[in-house]
Amino acid sequence: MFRIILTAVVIAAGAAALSAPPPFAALVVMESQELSMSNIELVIETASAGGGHICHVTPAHFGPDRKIVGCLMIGTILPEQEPAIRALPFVTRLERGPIDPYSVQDMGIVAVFAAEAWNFIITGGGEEPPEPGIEMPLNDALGPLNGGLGKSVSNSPSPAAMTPTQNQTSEFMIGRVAVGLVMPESNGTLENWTSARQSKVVSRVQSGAGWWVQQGGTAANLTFVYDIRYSVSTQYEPITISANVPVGNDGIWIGDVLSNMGYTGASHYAQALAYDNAIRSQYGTNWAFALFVADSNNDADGRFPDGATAYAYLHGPYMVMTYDNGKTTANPPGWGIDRMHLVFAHELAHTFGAADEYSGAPTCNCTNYGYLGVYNGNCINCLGGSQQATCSMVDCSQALCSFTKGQVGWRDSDTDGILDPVDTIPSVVSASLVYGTVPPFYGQPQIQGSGVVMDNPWPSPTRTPVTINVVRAIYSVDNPGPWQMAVPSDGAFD
Ligand SMILES: [Ca+2]
Ligand SMILES: [Ca+2]
Ligand SMILES: [Ca+2]
Ligand SMILES: [Zn+2]
Repeated sequence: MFRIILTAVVIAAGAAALSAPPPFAALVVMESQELSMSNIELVIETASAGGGHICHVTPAHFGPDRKIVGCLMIGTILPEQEPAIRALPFVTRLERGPIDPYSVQDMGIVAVFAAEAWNFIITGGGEEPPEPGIEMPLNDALGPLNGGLGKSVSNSPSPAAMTPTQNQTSEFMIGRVAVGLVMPESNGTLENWTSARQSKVVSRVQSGAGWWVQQGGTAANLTFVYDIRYSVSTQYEPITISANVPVGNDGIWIGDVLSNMGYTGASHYAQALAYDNAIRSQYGTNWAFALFVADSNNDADGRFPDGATAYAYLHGPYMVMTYDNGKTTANPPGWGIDRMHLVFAHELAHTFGAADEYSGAPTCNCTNYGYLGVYNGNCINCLGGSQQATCSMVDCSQALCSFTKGQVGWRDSDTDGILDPVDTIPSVVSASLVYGTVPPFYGQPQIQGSGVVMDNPWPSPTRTPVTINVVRAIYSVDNPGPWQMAVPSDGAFD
């Protein structure tokens, strides 16, 4: 008979990196036929360990099996960390200023897009404020999908939901996010993409996502990984097909596009989920969603026939935008490609569960939204005499009200710097709660006990509970010494 006492601590997914000031912005280029996600992971971790942070990861692929042959990464890297990054396998360049985009073209056009996004961001692109008076996208928050996709509302934790299930693709905006950026090319000639315009889309999307990375800071610790599918062929001309009248009508072309990408399912929702899960698995992210951008360059108003320009399903599995986001020259005027980052940032909030706050929006309701079930208190109908705060959910401003932050999971109830959805405590059989007495875990909640260690999700009042934390370190009380990496009995922390 013997006794094992373990102390386990959760390393919160949102508590790893320090943010660095913009002067330390850097582009890291990796290139090799042997490149794998673990090589890319090493760059992300090395940057974080030195107080920097990788915001955007754009792998470049080659061939029908989409083998990774290169990667461009945008983030902040502190000068003292530069030698360590440069010394990592397959890192070929670390740049601090604009580069010749065609210097990376041997990795393919996606690498060129990523280089142009870097040039765009480093030269201050994406700073345009919303023009006053542009109408918000009509009825742009759909869902959440229930029932058929297993995305049913549930209050009871189930062991199967301890880590994200196939149906949980964007529950809260913390950690790593895979973005499936799909730009379908019609067989017809009404609309034809050019590389230059596709590149603009990539720049604007990375700019909009980068704004969220900045807003979330160390606590949300966001990194976006882009699976860029340019010119996927479809027999339809997406911009000519009514988007949401009736709801799901976009499945005509989205289903066709996903089939042509090899993702099958009973509905286009199931196909989108299959794609989301494939890229989440391939890139090792916590979450994933698809963004379909319909070319609208030759369209009169840059809108689908039902007037839609941009919309997203609450908590996924996808969002849709037109290239123009409504033509700026149409009546009423739209946002245009030059303000796509503002609209994308707004839609991204919906993807992670946040509701609208402008008059007439179906989700501008005085009820609770998001994983944490946060009241929609900045909706124009729910102010209760207060003044409406500036917020992306009001008019695509680059600002966030506290309600929207809470709805995407950014609430820190005990103000310890760890956001609620990742402020979780693992449990073991016969466990008791203690507080750390050895560095580096002084005062941190820990569990002592014996048996199986597993994390307990932060309870959600509206969604199936889920955690993205993993137990990484244990400390033996019977045999005090340095913290040891925990060894999972079943082979993996999941
Ligand atoms: Ca075409
Ligand atoms: Ca139109
Ligand atoms: Ca906390
Ligand atoms: Zn909206």
